[in-house]
Amino acid sequence: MHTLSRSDLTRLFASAFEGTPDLIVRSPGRINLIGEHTDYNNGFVLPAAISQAVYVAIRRREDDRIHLYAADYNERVSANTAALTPTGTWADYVLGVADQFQKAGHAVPGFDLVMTGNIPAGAGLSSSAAIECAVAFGLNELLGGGFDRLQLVKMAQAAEHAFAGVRCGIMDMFASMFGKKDHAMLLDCRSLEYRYVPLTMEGHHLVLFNSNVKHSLASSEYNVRRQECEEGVSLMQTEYPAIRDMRDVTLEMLAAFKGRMPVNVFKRCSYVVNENARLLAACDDLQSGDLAALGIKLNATHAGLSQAYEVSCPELDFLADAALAHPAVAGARMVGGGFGGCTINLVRDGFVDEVIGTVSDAYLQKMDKITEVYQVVTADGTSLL
Ligand code: GAF
Repeated sequence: MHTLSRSDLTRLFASAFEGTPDLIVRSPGRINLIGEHTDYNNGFVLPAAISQAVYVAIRRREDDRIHLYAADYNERVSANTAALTPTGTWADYVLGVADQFQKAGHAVPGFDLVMTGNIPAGAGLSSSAAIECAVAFGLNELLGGGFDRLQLVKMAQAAEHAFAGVRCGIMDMFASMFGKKDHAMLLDCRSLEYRYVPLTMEGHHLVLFNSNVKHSLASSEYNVRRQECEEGVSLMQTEYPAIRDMRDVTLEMLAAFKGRMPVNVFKRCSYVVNENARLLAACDDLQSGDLAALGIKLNATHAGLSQAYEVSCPELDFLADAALAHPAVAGARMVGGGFGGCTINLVRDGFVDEVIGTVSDAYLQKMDKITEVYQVVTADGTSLL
């Protein structure tokens, strides 16, 4: 995986705008070991920042124009700081963040910005959150905004809600901003307390297979899932007023509501209740080095996401099954929001190449599609380059 340097970005900026940028920011993508669709339910997640990252080079302007250049698409978008509105393009991840600075009371000046990176788009590895975090971090430096990382995370999340229209949780931005090499982070999405968990993989590697599909349902169904979970919690609160979020629901409480809530709402709730418990147990597996037990939990997560939460797709199911057919794969599941993107696989050392070959061949032969493969290398969070 090609890592970009300061001089790469400086050169790119000069060719797009002439002159030099004031600053360059790198912000990573993320994987999530376990704890999917739990963040907006105020539960737990276990993500890690990865070496694939977004890079932005920014220069302040003296007027109120914003000029953006996405090098990877060779596309330019211009806007005016006085009229920031969603465009329905990649530019929203930048403009949405500028809008949040304005909402926080900062007069955002015009700026020129070049963006590039190596996080595959639509792969479930949070390329959009990485852009938002890079821009938030960069503007904060440029304007002397004085926001801390957590405030920047919240601004990035709010930008996604307001400009991209996805009511996402906080995991992706948090992982990008707070990542730590060789560690995952156990984040409590309610209190926002977190601790780093060493990712000692005890003779295993994490491998990602990109399905290379992104079904159009992704954003709309994501918001529907969130709404279904909210409906489930509201219903259960009528009988159990102490419930604040899904994590306060026990399996017994949920069972009492079977047949008393819409079938889909019940299925979504049962997945989330189980997933929170699975994640907490998975942390023990990681700590004790029991990766076989961790793998079993990853498989259960995939089954839940596919059957109860219904956010998988034939391509992801196929990739997970194809990997698990190999005895050296301890666990496999889809990662991220779903409806496409990657699977994450726990593969025993010494078998990585063989598993990659087997799964890639099967995907081509049975699904007539090519998978891209990434071996996970963890990384530190957002920083100046
Ligand atoms: C997407 C969202 F952006 C996250 O907040 C999270 O909900 C994830 O899907 C599913 O776990 O990446």
